[in-house]
Amino acid sequence: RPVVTRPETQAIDMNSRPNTLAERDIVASEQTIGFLGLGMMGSTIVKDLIYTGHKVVVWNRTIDKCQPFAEAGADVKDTPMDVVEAADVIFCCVSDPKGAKDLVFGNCGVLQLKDLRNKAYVEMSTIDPDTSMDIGEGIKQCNGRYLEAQIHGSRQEAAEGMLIILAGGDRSVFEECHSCFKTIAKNTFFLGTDVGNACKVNLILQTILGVSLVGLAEALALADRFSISLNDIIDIFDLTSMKSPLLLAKGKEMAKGDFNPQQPLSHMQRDLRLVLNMAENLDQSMPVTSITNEVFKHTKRLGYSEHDSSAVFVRSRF
Ligand code: NA7
Repeated sequence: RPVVTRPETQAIDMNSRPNTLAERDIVASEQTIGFLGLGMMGSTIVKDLIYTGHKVVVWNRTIDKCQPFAEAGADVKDTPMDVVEAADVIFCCVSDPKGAKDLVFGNCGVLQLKDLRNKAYVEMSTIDPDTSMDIGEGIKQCNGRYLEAQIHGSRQEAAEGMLIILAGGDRSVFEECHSCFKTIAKNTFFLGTDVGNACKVNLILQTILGVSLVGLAEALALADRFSISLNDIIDIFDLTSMKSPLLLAKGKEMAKGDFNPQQPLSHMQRDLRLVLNMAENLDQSMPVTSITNEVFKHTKRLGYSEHDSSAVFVRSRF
């Protein structure tokens, strides 16, 4: 089994700005924005919200990650509950459904506040529809308003302010988030008031991505076995009607063995797992997605959880 080194965690550059911001003409909302979760996505988003003039209150489980934001003017709180108390609209952006639920239902979580009148909660963590409905129900029972706003895109697209927001739930919250969404996304879709729809759309898009990556990895691995230059394959692929910016970029990463995490492999596998659970409940057959999930799971076991999803190529070469 190869020794796998973890990818370096890149420190957030508080001074970098997406070029897109200048032309978007953003007038910051006067509401106080709460933000739970300062991972790679959350940090990038909060940095830009501060830059576009939003008043921000933050919390992160690992407190050290809050320091640069405190220096940039954000108010740092000790618990999610404290953030909710201080903010009007609260965004959450953590790793998975379990983390998202912990922050709402757990000790010192959002619902500990009991009365969420005049508060809006926006879930950005990638979650399944059932988790979103549970969270939405919990928030509503405390008189709060809920919006799921799934973010589609890589860390690079977040850094460029080029995410796509897929939202569903309370329309008034969606409208109140206008200046925040305009800061971080190139497109924003409201997919209806039914909570869960936006999660479904996001996971369906992730299915296309996961299956495509495994197909690309296997094809390149076969080329490698024939000692055909991967760069040649990619150059030719670029001339075909099959090309897409993403597959070209991922193919180049596979050829170089550069798996700098734009979309971590563990997140990709989480998404496939959520897709298969959804399909299971519907008796929907997804054989290719099932195998794709197994391929990502195995690559995780080989030590590539924190690398980019394109590291699935390593497994295909065995
Ligand atoms: P990262 O960079 O892996 O960051 C994950 C964040 O989630 C980070 O702030 C974690 O806190 C936090 N986290 C994870 N589990 C928990 C629990 N149980 N409780 C509290 N906080 C938690 O991921 P990204 O920023 O790239 O992605 C975040 C989401 O955006 C993800 O759903 C993507 O699909 C979209 P930590 O710093 O480790 O203490």
